[in-house]
Amino acid sequence: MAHTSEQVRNVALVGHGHAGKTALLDAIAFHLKLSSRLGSTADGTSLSDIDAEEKERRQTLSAHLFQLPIGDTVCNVFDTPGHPDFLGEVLAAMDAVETALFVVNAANPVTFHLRHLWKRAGDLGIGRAIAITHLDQDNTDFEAVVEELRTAFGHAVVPASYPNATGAAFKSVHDVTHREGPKAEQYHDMIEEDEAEVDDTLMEHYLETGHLDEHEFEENLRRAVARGNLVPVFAVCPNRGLGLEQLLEFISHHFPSPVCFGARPAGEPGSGAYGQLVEPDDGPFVAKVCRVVSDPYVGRLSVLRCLRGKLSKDQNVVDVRTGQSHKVAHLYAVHGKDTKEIGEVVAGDLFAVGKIEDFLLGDTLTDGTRLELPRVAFPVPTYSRHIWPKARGDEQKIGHAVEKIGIEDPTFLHDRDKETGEFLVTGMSPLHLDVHFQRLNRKHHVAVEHGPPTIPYRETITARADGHHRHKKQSGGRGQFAEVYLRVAPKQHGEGFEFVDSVVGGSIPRQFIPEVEKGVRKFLTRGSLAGFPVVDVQAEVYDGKYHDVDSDQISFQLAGERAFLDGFSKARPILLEPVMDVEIHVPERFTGDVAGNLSGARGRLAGMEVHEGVQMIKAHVPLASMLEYSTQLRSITAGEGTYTMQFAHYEPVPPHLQAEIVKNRKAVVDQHHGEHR
Ligand SMILES: Nc1nc2c(ncn2[C@@H]2O[C@H](COP(=O)(O)OP(=O)(O)OP(=O)(O)O)[C@@H](O)[C@H]2O)c(=O)[nH]1
Ligand SMILES: [Mg+2]
Repeated sequence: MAHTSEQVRNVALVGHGHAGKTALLDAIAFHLKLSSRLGSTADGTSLSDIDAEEKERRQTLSAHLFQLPIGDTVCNVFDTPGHPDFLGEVLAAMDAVETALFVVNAANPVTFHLRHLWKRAGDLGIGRAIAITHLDQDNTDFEAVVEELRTAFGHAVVPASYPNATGAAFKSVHDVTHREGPKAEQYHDMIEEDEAEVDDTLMEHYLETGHLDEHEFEENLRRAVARGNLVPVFAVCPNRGLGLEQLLEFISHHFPSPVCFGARPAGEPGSGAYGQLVEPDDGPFVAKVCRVVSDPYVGRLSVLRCLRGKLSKDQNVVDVRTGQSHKVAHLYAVHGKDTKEIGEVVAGDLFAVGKIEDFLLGDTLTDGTRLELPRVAFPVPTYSRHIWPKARGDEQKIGHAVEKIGIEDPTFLHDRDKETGEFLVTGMSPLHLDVHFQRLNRKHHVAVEHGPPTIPYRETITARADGHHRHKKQSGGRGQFAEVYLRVAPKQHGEGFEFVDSVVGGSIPRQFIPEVEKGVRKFLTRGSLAGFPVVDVQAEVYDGKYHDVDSDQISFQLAGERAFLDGFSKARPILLEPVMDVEIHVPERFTGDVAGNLSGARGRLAGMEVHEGVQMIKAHVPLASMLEYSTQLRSITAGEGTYTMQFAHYEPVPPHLQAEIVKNRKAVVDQHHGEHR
């Protein structure tokens, strides 16, 4: 059944974990008779919590798309995860819709995460609406919840439907646009007042007459929602099927269609994420890749949002990032884990294409026009683990599988640490990585082990010293002989290594000097303190001896290396550790706790600033103290803190810790030597 752009509604269900987003989606699907029984997240029968990880944890872990026929419209709904560690999924979904429907638990309506999502929706310029759940529970008060929401988000928040009562007596829902029930007039007036702000003419008329006539009211509701002048609130109870009809009717009649968007500067209310860049009309084709799912059997499925023009099966599209043209052989409508092949899509619609491996999340696809849509600013992950396969020989398999997951999830990064050689993955938190490890196992059939990443310490010296080595070997045949005298001296931080040749009178022949340097450099790759690279030292060779027959390149390399070891050991070697520039954002009330924790973690505060109740703390903190910081910050701030970090510089490790690190490292190094060498 073909539909027009005007008939499309794109909605993302967002909000706190366990608020009832998935339950609402299941209830809607059941109400629309798309499922024969009411799915439940509790017993694993939900339409949306599809993956084994989701069923097991009873929470949504990635954004799932559903196409629902509602009245005369076709509504593409994303069910998204509520857990903040999966924020990336939510942002990608919000970027693809005209309206974010915030699902809010009446018992705990305004959370930090909700405020954050609210702001992100505002930044995108999309419409917002609210569905309140759990009103069937005791001690809930609909009006109090609405007041709390209005205090937090302003007077645009007004009920468009409301419950007859709360708790056990909650049996029906009244519709405000149809003026049902005792509160209808009051709420209707409030909606009119908000609606009047849509434009000056309407406001003038409203001020003259004190109300909007029925026609004006109907005509402008959608504009008011699109531009954020009105945030309609709905009372729902997914488990009992209450309030769904009112919500769905409002969605089909008054939620913005993709056609309402465009022609406004990006980011302005009602502009959508792309503003003037695109207008969903009959112009040349433009789409954005808003989600990528890779399946080892089915291959890559890319969910696209068509922003302009049309797309038909077998049409060619150009990925602007690569300049490559691709023929779209399969177009699908998506309904959770089910897909249905379709022939054509219209501007504004959300759909999937199959088997094109080159599309990446955020790519712009066009008919060849050079137009690149802005990308979503995803959170930067900070929690790293070193991973390796359970089964030897699976290294390559892991690399491929991790890459596939990284393509789906922009907050899951991977890299081989050049220095330690470890394969590192970085995510939002231990939970986030655990979910992906589970996926690696289930979807890609590779089991991984993981541990904390090895901290890339460095070694250097703090004093000058002399080093000497005489290499001599005479066991049958030709012997080996070389003798080297050198001085080692510390250099400034960051100056690196310097080799100085002050040999005079040919005590070491010219051609062997580079061999001495080679030997020293060999030592530098693995210091003698704990096997870490040596930095910021000078080696000055000033004397030596050679033998006409027995001296050769290898002998001088060996003598150079050992002479340097001798000097290095006497020059009071120390360990240096990486120190990070950390920037933390927390609600002001946690400032003391966060700062206290940092100083306990050998951190040094470098700057503080408050902005709209959010405290920004800058600090220098050793990497060693940051490995579990995502968990620590979460427990200090009840999940309200975020941070980013990047490498700043190296600093000496305090002596009492150095001994400990050296001891632990020796154990590891010895074990490795035993295994591998
Ligand atoms: N009594 C009652 N239970 C509800 C209501 N809404 C949701 N629930 C229940 O709350 C639990 C959590 O609901 P979900 O739909 O899984 O929550 P969610 O928002 O999808 O959570 P995440 O996927 O973790 O983000 C489920 O057991 C639901 O049945 C409601 O209005 N009343
Ligand atoms: Mg869910």
